[in-house]
Amino acid sequence: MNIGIVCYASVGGSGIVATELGKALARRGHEVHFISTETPFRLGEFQAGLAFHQVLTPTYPLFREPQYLLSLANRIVQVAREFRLDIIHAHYAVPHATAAFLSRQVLASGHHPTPRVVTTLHGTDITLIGNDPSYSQIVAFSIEQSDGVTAVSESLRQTTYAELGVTREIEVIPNFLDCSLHRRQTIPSLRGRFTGNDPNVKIVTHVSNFRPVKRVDSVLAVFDRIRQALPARLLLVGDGPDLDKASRLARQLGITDLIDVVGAQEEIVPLLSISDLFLLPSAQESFGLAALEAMACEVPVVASNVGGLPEVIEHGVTGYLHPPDAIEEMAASAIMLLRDPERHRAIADAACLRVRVDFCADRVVPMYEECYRKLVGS
Ligand code: GMT
Repeated sequence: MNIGIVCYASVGGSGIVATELGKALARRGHEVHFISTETPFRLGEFQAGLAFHQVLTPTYPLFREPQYLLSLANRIVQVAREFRLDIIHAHYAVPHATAAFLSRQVLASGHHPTPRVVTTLHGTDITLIGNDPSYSQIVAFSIEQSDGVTAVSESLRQTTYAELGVTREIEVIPNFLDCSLHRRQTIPSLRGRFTGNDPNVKIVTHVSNFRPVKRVDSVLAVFDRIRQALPARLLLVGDGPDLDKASRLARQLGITDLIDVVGAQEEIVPLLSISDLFLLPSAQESFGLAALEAMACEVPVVASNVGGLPEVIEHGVTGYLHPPDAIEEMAASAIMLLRDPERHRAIADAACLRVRVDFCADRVVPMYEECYRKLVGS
């Protein structure tokens, strides 16, 4: 099949999932065309069957507003016509589902069978942005008008029905990993760089795009309690508007020396492989791809029991979940795990097994193929 994947190129779960899906589909013999403003983060080396088409949004002195929706829809039409796309797969509803809808309307007047539009809902496109009164009517309409709609968790599916009043069928297809790459590596030299080669020092890690929803204040508050209980360092991976806030809070707590800020990284596996614990105290999380990556690398996760996280982490079995503001409970679970090697090993093993059984590309990518097949055949 010829598949156009529309996604954000910036660091963020939806772009990562879209990119990994495209790579996996190309490996399975499909022709995949990424349509985005920049080469997607994590696209990596050239791979046969993959192409990238840039969306350019020209400026004009009359416009104070960038016309992204128009330029994106126009680019989708061009790519669909030139490469005879069967499927246009929009990742993140705002405004990609709308651009896909618009382009399908234009393409419907052509000779080639009109491509089918699939929209994958990722989270904030419903919970933070899509349900905003400034967008909600058009987002709901675009979701209703897609030929197929998927959500990354049951929680997000239900939120979409409840908050946008959408009534159509939405299929849950969970996020996934390339499990051949997401596995713990042994890298003592890297670990030593952060611990000063002290075997007693534990590495606590947080990976995100540092937006307010990720609650960096809670990350710092939990870590502050951990480091008072045992020798530990905090590794902050990623970049975003709240990274400065994290540094400011660290200064206020007097723990700047215990924190390593490494910025956005494409190669996440080595950093997770040297980690002892992963913190994800988000206010909302429709799935929690970062938690899944940690689990695959045998790193126990302490997270919020919000959104889709309980579909990924079973409390007390594959990680620990607490209410988003329960700093003391999160710190207690973290300290217990870091002090109890047997419990730590059991949770790490169970978490890794859960990923390998339910969230590897080999299991999940065929669900997307089946979704496409049903639509193209119809
Ligand atoms: O918050 C992020 O990490 C980025 C965000 C996005 O919009 O790209 O992620 C959302 O989609 C991810 C991939 O499906 C999910 O794993 C995240 O849980 C979700 N983020 C939120 O719901 C806050």
